[in-house]
Formats: sequence, structure tokens, C-alpha cells
Amino acid sequence: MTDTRTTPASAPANIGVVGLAVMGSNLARNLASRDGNTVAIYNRSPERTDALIAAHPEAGFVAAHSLEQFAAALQRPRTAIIMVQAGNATDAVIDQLCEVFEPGDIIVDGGNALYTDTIRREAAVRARGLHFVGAGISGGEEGALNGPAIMPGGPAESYRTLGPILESIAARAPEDGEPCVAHIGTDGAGHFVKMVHNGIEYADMQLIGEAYDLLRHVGGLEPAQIAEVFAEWNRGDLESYLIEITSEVLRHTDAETGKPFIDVVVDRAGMKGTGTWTVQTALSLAVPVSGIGEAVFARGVSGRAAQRAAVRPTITNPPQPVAVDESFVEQVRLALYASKVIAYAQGFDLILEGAREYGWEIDPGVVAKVWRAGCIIRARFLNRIAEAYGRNPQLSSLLADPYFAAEVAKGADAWRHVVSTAALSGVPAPAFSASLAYYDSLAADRLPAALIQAQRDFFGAHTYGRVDRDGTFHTNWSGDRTEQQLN
Ligand code: NBP
Repeated sequence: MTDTRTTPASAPANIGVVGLAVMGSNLARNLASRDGNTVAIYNRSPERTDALIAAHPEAGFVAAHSLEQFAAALQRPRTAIIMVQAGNATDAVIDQLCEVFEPGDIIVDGGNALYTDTIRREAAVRARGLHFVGAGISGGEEGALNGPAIMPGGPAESYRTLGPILESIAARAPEDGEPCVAHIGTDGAGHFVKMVHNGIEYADMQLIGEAYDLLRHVGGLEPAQIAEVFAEWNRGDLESYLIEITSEVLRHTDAETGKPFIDVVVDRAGMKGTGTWTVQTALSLAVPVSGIGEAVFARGVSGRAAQRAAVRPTITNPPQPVAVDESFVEQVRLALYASKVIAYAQGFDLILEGAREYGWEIDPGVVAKVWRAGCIIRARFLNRIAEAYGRNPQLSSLLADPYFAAEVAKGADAWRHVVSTAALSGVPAPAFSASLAYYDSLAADRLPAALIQAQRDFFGAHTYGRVDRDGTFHTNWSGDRTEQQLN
């Protein structure tokens, strides 16, 4: 390692930021705006560093034009947050920082890393005697500047140094002013939870999209009227950032054409990959996250313009919207709320399964509290989730909690009506339907899995259990069909 030793007193900064594109510069400004923080900044291209210093003299940044200067500017244990492009750039910067930092120093990756990369990086950095913290940071550019939700993983010990700094910049929950940051668990736990956060965000957005589509194409409401419906919903149980911005978007008129803005936007949703990671991870851990899965697939369908154009003319008997009355709006609200409960129930199942798989001690109630402000899925609803896990930390599903069980049961008739109306009307509602099917599957006395297992035994001698006694059984399907008990 390069000798960059400074006496703690001579180093001016208590925190550093590497990578000064939009996220890093906003995070650096946020850090600098809090009492007690002096922020050292470094970017590979020095122009960005100089531009940030020039644009924000009030921040009192300590500029570094080399990583040696950067290390020299930091008090020990040095603490640096990396905000560079996820992937190879992050690996390169970690390596370079390890060269100029010393044992005990803390490297934080605040980018959108895949949790398995974070696990690998944490082990490699630990082997060099330094601490590595993968921290999920949610809230986009605005959150980075004014207060994000932060999900740090890594060693609990590093949170003692890092915690107060992160708490100083995190969003604060409106209910109790608690900072939306907590040590989530070791190594990749923070990025895992951030990944699931994004998966839930996909589901939340898809469900809201389906609600809008149904209100418009079955309910017959115009975008401006639907904007009012969402504004009203935002005063109740569904109160959330995503419902609020949906109302704003639907109220907006395109300046050029005078049409509702929503009608001039191409119906093709992009994605950067965290939803896909969530579903891939869930598949590998055998956790059903069908609401999130349908949301990711729905974006995929929206992007398949050529297939959509090829299939559309083949529909010779298009369904007609089913007639509904004014109670439909309330039915859609209840269906949206119930489906949202499913998306979160599945997301928390995935977090807890990830915790079991990787040996993380994740408190789901703490996760729900961290998401209450600063992030895209912030919602009043998260308080109910924190309460549910507070009542029973061993809760096997959010749907088993008395509050959520009652809420979903209360809306179940409406939910069924909305899903069947969508199907009869030909309005796609994949996340509403998949969520209802999941609920019915959990609630069923018997599942057709019995038949599947019998088929598996038939063609592959995969064996089965019996409902009436313990043991493993096989039927001699190709012979006399007698049953053998194998153990
Ligand atoms: P970008 O993801 O666009 O990355 C640009 C930064 O990476 C610049 O500072 C660039 O330096 C630096 N960089 C690259 Br590219 N390669 C490098 C290398 N080999 N060595 C050193 N530096 C390198 O920045 P961003 O949009 O601000 O995002 C930063 C992180 O935050 C990403 O991981 C991103 O996924 C995440 N993010 C999160 C959210 C959120 O809501 N949580 C939103 C947006 C982004 P240069 O100036 O010299 O080219």
C-alpha cells in the first residue's frame, strides 16, 4: 500500500465521495449540508471535481485530484462512499482505494450493485484488512440530495463509524422523525434488500398501471377524472409517493397537442435490471414472487412492439367492456390494496428466505421502517407492515397477520369482481390476477400439486407422500400398480 499516513488532526474530512456524476455529487452536497461533516471529493475526470467545487462553494468540499490526495484528506478510520457506475468501474475503484487506504478504513459502495458482487467484494476487501459496506441507496437524484432511504450491509462494526454519518443524511419518517437507515445485515444484505425494494417498486407501479387501465377502459373515466380518483385514494390507506405522482401525471396535459399527456407517451416501459435480478433470485431460492414477476414480464410484453403489431389484427372477436356502475372505482381501490399486500408479502418472503440462505439476521420490521421515507415505494402502508412484524417477529406471511388478513378478506369480493371483469373485458390485469391466484393458492385446502406429484411418480419414479401416514411411497405404474413404501 502507498504510504499516505496523516495524523488524524491534519486530515480535514470525516467522509469522502468517489464518483461525482449526478448521484455522487448530490450525495456529497447532502453530506456537506449536515453539521459536523467535511466532505472530501474525488472523480476520475478532474473536470467534474472542479465543476462541483465551483458550483457549490458553500459546501466547503475538500477537492482531491488523485486518490493519494483523497486518502490524505480523510480522518481515520477513513470512510469513503463510492458512487460510480455499477460493475467493472466499482471493482476498479475498490482496488484503487485498497491501495491507498489502511486496515480498518471503510469503503462503502452506494451504487446499485448485485448482492452477489457485494458478497464477493466484501470478502476480498476484508482479506486486505479493510471494511467493505455495500449500501443500497434509494430515492434517485432527488433522494441523494435531500434524504434517501439507505440500506447498508457489511460488518456491524463499521456501522458504528458509518451509522451517524448516514443517519445525518437519510430521509426521516414523517410519523416519528426516525432516520430511514439501519444496518441491515452482513456483507450483501443491504444490496439484497435494495434489490427486493426495486422488485416491489415494479409490482407497485404495474398494479397502479392496471388500476388506471381498468378505470379508463372499463370504468369509462378520462385521465383527468382518474387523476382525481388517485388524489382521493392518496388520502387513505393507499397514501404513497407512487399514487401521488400518478395523480400528477394523469392530470398533466401535453403542451403541443392539448391531449392528456399519458396519451402521447409510447406504451413501452424500460427497465435497468433490478426487477429481473429480483425474479431471478426468487426463482433460485424457490420463493414465489408472482406479483413482481408479472410486473417484470408486463414490461417485457410492452417492449415487444413487433409481436404486438403482429397479433393485434388476428383478434376477430374483441371482447366488449363489461358494464359497471359507479361502485367499480371503490372495487378497483380494494383490488389494488389487496394486490399490493400480496406484492409486499412476497417481497418480504424473499428477504427472509435470502436471510436464511446467506445467514443474515434481517429484521423485516426494520426494513419496513427504513422504506417509510426517501425511497420510491414510501407509503403509509409500511407502518402497518412494521407493526405486523412487531406483533409477531416470526410471522410466516404478512397474510397471516390479523390486520392484513382482515384487510384482504374485506376486499376479496371486490378483488374477484375486478379480476373477472378485466378478463371478460379483455383488459390485461396480469398482476391483479396473479396476486389473487397466489392468495387463493395459499388459502386452498388442497392444491393440484397432488396430481403433479403423482404424474412425477408415474414418469420418473419421483415418489410421493401420503396424507394418511408418514413415509415415502412409489407406485409401480408400469407394472401391477402396487404401492411400495421406500422409507
Ligand atoms: P453513473 O452510473 O453514470 O457513473 C458515472 C460515474 O462513474 C462517473 O463519476 C465516472 O467517472 C465514474 N466511472 C466510470 Br463510468 N468508470 C470509472 C472507472 N473505471 N474508474 C473510476 N470512475 C469511473 O453515475 P450515476 O448515475 O451518478 O450513478 C452512480 C451509481 O448510483 C450507480 O451505481 C447507479 O446504478 C446508482 N444509481 C442509483 C440510483 C438510485 O436511485 N439509487 C439512481 C441512479 C443511479 P468519470 O466522470 O471520470 O467518467
